[in-house]
Amino acid sequence: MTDCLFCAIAEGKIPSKKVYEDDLVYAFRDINPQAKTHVLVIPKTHIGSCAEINEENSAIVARIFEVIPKIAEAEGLKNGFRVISNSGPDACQSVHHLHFHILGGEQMSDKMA
Ligand code: DGP
Repeated sequence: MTDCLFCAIAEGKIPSKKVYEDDLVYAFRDINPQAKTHVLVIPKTHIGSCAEINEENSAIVARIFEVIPKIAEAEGLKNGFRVISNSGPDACQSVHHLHFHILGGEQMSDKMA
């Protein structure tokens, strides 16, 4: 998709701090970390948000969830981590390319909203 920030990051057109990459998935450090460890995991192909996951693109989402524990282990998140995906305006989604935040490395609040 043109004019999509995370498509440009996945394509290497905009620099990022890469954490993981395979044929379907790219992961990088959030520019504005909300926890000691804050990694974003995205599909390389454009999916707008969780609201756009369907039977045609869900295999890549499954791949993302296979990758997340590998990243958590590599990042040393032995004591746990949180995975969040904001979808749509009520959830304050700011980048309209599906992404999963991995947050950890410290004790987090028990409040999710
Ligand atoms: P959300 O609010 O859930 O849509 O999260 C978008 C996240 O993307 C937010 O935590 C900040 C991050 N972000 C925005 N622009 C950039 C960027 O150019 N580079 C990196 N690494 N992260 C970005």
